[in-house]
Amino acid sequence: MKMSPAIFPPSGIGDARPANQAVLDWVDEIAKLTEPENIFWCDGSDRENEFLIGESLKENLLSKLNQKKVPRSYLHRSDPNDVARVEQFTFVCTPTKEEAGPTNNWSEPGETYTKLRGLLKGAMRGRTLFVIPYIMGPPDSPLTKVGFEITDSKYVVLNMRIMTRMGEIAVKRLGNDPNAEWNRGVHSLLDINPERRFICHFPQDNAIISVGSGYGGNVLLSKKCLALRIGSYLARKQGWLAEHMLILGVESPEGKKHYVAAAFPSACGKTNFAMLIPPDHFKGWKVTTVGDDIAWMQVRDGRLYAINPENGYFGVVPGTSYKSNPNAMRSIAHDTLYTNVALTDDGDVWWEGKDGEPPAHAIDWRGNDWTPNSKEKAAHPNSRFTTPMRNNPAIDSDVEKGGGVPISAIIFGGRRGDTVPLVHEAFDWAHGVYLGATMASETTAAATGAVGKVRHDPMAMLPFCGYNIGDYFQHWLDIGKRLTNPPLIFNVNWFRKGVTGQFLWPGFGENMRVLKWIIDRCEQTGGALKSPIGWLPSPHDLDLAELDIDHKCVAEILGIDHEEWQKEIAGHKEFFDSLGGVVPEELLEQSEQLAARFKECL
Ligand code: GTP
Ligand code: SPV
Ligand code: MN
Repeated sequence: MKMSPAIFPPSGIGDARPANQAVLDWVDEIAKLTEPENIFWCDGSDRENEFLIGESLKENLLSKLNQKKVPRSYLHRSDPNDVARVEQFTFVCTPTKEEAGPTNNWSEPGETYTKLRGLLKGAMRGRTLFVIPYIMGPPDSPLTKVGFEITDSKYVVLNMRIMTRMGEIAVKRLGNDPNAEWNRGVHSLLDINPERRFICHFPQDNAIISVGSGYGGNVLLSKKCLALRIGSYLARKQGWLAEHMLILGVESPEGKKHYVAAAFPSACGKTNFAMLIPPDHFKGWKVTTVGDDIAWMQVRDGRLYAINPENGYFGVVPGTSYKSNPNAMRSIAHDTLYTNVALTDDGDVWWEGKDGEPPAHAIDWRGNDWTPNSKEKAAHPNSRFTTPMRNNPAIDSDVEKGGGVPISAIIFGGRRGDTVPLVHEAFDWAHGVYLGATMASETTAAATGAVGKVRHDPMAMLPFCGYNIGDYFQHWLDIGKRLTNPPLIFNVNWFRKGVTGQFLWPGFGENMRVLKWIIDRCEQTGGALKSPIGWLPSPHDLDLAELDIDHKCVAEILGIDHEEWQKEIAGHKEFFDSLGGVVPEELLEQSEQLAARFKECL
């Protein structure tokens, strides 16, 4: 891996030092340890961005794309051994192992700091240390948090400028109080060696140290590290929720609007659902995006309100097309950073599933020649776009609203080839928490390791909950007790397959039909049948008009198979047992009740 040399910016940029002494002391300490050639205080300005892009092009960190086809957009190829999150090297370093709980890798904070300091010693010699001030959340929200990320990667700076509100705005919000709450993030590429790759969280210190990676959720410390792992820890302490959820608005032709938040695991359809375009049959219905990956939610007047803490989308590229997700295609048509897609001979980008014919020749994500006959994929399955949320033509008008948007429904969903029906509704909040706590999903390319393995992934937070999962379940139950007007809770599965292995449900825009039923349920106008697992729509409760789908498929996808569900219930119990006694009694009771409901209908 070629490391880029230190850069010395022209005067007037790269010198935006904040006045807060706590920040200055911390940067001083990290600089003494890492020994960079110079320190670059990022202000997030256009001039600074242009300068950094220019330097990145010179160093081949970025390739320039055809500016007529994709204006102001660039391609980055990461190291081939560094293409996804690394869950096995992600640690929650609470004082005791019990606080991190049974689902997290834990390491003792003192020892971990010592180990990381050893790795960081002299790590930035000959490099530039960038300090990135940023906020998570709209500028005037009480939920908004300040973070500072130190990094030796220009790619991180360029991405953070898209993904967060960066620069002066954060320095102002922090102010001069040395005791103000802010997150300390330290990132160094080191030598991009998987054996020296650690993503460590110190919730009690509101601190993150990430070394040895240059990719995505490992290094954009605002995202999974702060907004979810540290965020969830702070949320429990402070009485709110930090969740791996998209937030969308859905407006009827009569102008009645609801907001919905949905938790699906990585690469299981959040961005696509958040940008849904209703099919022609739903004339006059409009879906708008508040967020595509993370929701911070608080209780106010007995209701749940959500903000999107991010400012951009770091989305999965493969499979994105004008057919599957036109709003994403329009979003990434300009001002976008692409990571690990293929480059065509005319300087355009290409990936599996893009509209049109594959190019006769391209350079693949590794930098090798590629033709349609190649065995290798042109784009990495976890290739990504980084694009400002302002690029989204369907952005919601309340995305900047500090108080957030009121949530009418919460949806949990996983990627399941069998057992779990297209949609069902929980009987009440506690049952809904049980649906979230017991959800399972096939693993995807978003994290290194096996793909397609079904695992339990409670609330899509398995890799992101920064404390004991039992306490997290209890926190969800407690939040419910504060809600006098709680959202209804649903479970969806777009990925159920038939006997021949094909998806039974067309998905994407057609998911509007499921969303419409969910809204009908919120409005108390939708029909449903009581089943042991919850309320199920019958085929005529779903609006399936003008949908080309076999009646048999509909029956299959809405149905529950008693034998499959006996296995599923055993799986829930096994999962809860594996957590070693941390699961709240209320959820264990839910498990008993589920089994009992099945017995009743035999
Ligand atoms: P992260 O950014 O990793 O958190 O992923 P995400 O949850 O936002 O997933 P995304 O919307 O990017 O979708 C991931 C993959 O699932 C893409 O390849 C999509 O094409 C595919 N996908 C999304 N929605 C559907 C759907 O309704 N049906 C089917 N069959 N595939 C879908
Ligand atoms: C995810 O894996 O859920 C993502 C991508 O959103 S990353 O930022 O790499 O974590
Ligand atoms: Mn995600």
